[in-house]
Amino acid sequence: MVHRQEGTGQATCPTSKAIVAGASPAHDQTDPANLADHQRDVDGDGLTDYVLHFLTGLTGISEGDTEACLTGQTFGGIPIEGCDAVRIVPPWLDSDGDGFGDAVEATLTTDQFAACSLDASHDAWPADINNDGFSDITDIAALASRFGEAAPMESPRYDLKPDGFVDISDITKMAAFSGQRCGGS
Ligand SMILES: [Ca+2]
Ligand SMILES: [Ca+2]
Ligand SMILES: [Ca+2]
Ligand SMILES: [Ca+2]
Repeated sequence: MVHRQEGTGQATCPTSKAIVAGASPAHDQTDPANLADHQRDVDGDGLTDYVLHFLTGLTGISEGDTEACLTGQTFGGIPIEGCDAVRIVPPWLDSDGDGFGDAVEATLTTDQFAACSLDASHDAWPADINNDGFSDITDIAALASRFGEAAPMESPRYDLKPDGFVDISDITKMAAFSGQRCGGS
């Protein structure tokens, strides 16, 4: 969900607290370091957006729900509230069969409908960080270079097993595909 104020070019609704359907954000927004990490232009309209992450399992949103609401409060104490349509993706659905569910790929910002990259800039297969069509030691090394970091905002795909951190569970997940070519061969 995105809150924005026209004309400023800056994220405008940094909140001291926010709740979606009963869940608090996954990252502490009162930490200025985190705050800076959650401002980017999500929809490419030239205006910086304020991004919040919520762990789906804690939101209470369930299959069949079509709307979710966010309530919160800015650091200035102004209450905010908004509702928007949501589309619930079943956790088992993996449209391109690349071993990563659609919902996970949405989080990682990889292409949910492509197992193989069209070119080096096409993030298609989460296990193939450099988009060369193979999952190998190069990709594991790239992932390992971000070990211990909070999930990088500029590259959400490093948090392969999304939990907010790049750690051994992400490397283990990638290692399961090591030596494979995209598309499952
Ligand atoms: Ca997939
Ligand atoms: Ca994919
Ligand atoms: Ca690769
Ligand atoms: Ca992780």
